[in-house]
Amino acid sequence: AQDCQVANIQVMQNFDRTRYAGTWYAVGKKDPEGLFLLDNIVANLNIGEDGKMTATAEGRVIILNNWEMCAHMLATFEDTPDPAKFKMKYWGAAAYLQTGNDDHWVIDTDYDNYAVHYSCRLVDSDGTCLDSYSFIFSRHPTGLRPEDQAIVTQRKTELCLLGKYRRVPHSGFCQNSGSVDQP
Ligand code: AZE
Repeated sequence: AQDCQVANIQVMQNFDRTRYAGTWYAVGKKDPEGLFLLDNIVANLNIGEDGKMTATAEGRVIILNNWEMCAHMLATFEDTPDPAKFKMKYWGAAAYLQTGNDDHWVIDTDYDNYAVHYSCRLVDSDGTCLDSYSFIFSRHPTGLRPEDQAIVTQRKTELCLLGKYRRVPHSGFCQNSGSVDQP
């Protein structure tokens, strides 16, 4: 069923957060409205002793007066009744970066190669999404394996976002940065 209703979006069944943990490279993204991560986006997911999920992420951004930098972001995740649906509270390591509270839905993953993420920020009165973003994550910075591409295309279609994604290059822009934001 593909009626583009946010409430009907299928998420990962029997989601296992411990297998989802670790490093993911964004290889594709669909942008929301406004300021967003541009490229070189890497997420690191961690499961604490208490079972709670936290994350760090980095990516190239251009803020205010064309200042290009590597954004270092932190996030905590709140569980919901659906194990594949989280509320993600996030903030920048530097105060001038973005803060927010977004949905973080895991649509599909094989844990070892690919993951499809989705977040709807604004649901329209007709139940479709007015402002969403989505990441295609890979365990490999080089991209998706050919055998994973068909399934990811299927998931993009089910999210009603096929054709709206852009490739996310990894040029190493954020590679040499530690915990300090580098312009
Ligand atoms: C995500 C992976 C899990 C941790 C986080 C993620 C999202 C981060 C942003 C950051 C935006 C920053 C901006 C800075 C100027 C989903 C990649 C935190 C959306 C726009």
